[in-house]
Amino acid sequence: LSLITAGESHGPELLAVLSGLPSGLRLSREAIDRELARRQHGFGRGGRQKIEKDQVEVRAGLRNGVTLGSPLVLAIRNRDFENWAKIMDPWETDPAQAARRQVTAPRPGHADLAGAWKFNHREDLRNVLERASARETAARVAAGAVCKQFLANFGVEVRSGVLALGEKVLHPGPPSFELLAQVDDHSPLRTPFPEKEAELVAYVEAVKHQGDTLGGIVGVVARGVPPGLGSYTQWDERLDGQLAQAVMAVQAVKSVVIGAGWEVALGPGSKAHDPIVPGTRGLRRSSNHAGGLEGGVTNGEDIVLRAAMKPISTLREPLPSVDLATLEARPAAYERSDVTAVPALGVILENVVAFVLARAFLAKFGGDHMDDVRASFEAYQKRLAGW
Ligand code: EPS
Repeated sequence: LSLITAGESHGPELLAVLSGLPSGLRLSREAIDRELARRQHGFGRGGRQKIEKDQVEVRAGLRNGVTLGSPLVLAIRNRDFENWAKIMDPWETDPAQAARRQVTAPRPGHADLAGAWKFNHREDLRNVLERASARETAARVAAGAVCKQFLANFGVEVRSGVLALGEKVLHPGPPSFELLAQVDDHSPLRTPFPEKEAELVAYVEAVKHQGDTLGGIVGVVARGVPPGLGSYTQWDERLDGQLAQAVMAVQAVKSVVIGAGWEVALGPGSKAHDPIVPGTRGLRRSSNHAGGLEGGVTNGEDIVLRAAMKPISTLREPLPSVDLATLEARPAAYERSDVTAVPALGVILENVVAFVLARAFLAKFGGDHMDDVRASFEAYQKRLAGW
């Protein structure tokens, strides 16, 4: 299974190409749109979210709601493109309008400067930020929503929630599935502690008032993942590494932890590892510090991840920067911005984790049609049943 996304933040649309899905997978459009709406939700988002109402369109790979086995191409239109048509037109932009939206003072923390150096976009950093923008995560969520539906056929479920927002830490350690199951998607900040959200909303308001932004920590747990996904036999097949890559590759994520990775590093081995105990449905663990992964292979316990997101880098009270046209000091560019997008990060991570799990699942049980995948999965379940 592979995933490629394309599209600029203020271009006509975002695209996701998901290649390698089996045929015979029935998809629900509503379930994809639900994930897209969940990603847009969250207190602290800026003006852009009032313009967009993300909905999936399918360009290829689906007939009558069922996958064909050919590449699945998903599109999400940018409603804001209407306001940017003359600035973002693929063939001919309007020079006066483009000049008004030209960005020349890179924002510290954004891809602006590094991207301009790399692709020689000195004259207009818009050529960098349009693609670096976290708007792109809508495409990854649409593809992940397909992967979630695939995984649901095999009893796999992924949940998320906000564990810390700025300096307000709600839950310091790794989260359990049960904790994240408390998250109300309609709550303003998607924490597992709805009673604390009013205080957090006031905190976001105060930070907004100061022209500042907030990061935070999100937890993600996948339940029902069979043991044996990933492999210890080759470094790039280790699933912990693949999950960390996918999570770290989400805009603004600066740290990924699997299980109690940070906490166990500070104590002895006897407190770090998860005792193996006999159970009624096979061998289980009395704890899950490993976060469901040993040797880069799933061990049947919940997959537990946390990710830290840096505060949004577009600041209303901008940091010092340099105008690339004059090389003179100038505050960094500002137009509009989110104050925080930590609640959205949880939804994004559920979906990127779903992609990595679906890819590992298909690597192990892959077949051309869903019936082949099911047969292979059931044979494996039978093999494990005797342990
Ligand atoms: C983003 C900047 C903002 C965010 C955007 C990510 O967009 P704009 O520049 O249009 O105000 O709203 O996120 C989304 C549009 C989205 O759908 O998540 C950035 O610079 O990363």
